[in-house]
Amino acid sequence: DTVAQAKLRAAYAAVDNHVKDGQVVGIGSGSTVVFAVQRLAQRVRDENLRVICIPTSFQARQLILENKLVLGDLNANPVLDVAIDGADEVSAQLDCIKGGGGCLLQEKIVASNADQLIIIADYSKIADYLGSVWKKGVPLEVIADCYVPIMRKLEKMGGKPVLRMAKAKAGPCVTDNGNFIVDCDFGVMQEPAKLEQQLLSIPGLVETGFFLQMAVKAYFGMQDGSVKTLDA
Ligand code: DER
Repeated sequence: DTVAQAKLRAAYAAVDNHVKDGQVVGIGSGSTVVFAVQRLAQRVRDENLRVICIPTSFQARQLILENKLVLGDLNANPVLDVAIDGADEVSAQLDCIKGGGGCLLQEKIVASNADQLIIIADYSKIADYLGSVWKKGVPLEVIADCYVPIMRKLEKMGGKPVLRMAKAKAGPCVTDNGNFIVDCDFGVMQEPAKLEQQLLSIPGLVETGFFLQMAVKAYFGMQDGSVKTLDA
């Protein structure tokens, strides 16, 4: 299978196994989730499902509307039954690095209010430890007005921070929440929980792309066309 086919298989398996009538469903961000939303829309039509979809980004909101799904929000629907989202890397302990698409803050808020977080990914995201496959650094959402002092602190912690620059716009990438993203390489991380606590203690560092012990299950589309799962 190609990577896209692998993403599709993981997305379809997760939607088919975890979405039921009457649920409030968190919709993640990135390219794998596009397949999940397509499958969800197909099931809503075929099975006449009533689901309310909560977005994790501007992109997710567009996907929900384009697929004619019912759009909700966290203040009207504060308890979600399930959230389905991609990941940049998934360790054998089902810890994740997310934020490659720059949407980690709302993704983490939605995931933390869902009874179950289900991760969908292709085989290229499977890792033994965080940092062993994903080499672009841990995405960190930071307040724009203090990204320089924050980057200095990250260097003192042994990280290699890089301000994420936009591709189709001059200057830094600006998140849906008006913040910057700093990608910080800490190498292979055997104890990400300790590192995350240190990071979250830095004022102005809004959120990290660590999703540690948050997912209950991950679905991986494999090269041979199979779907591998990893349970918490
Ligand atoms: O930015 C994110 O957290 C996305 O979920 C990302 O990690 C997964 O993106 P992909 O599905 O395009 O690989």
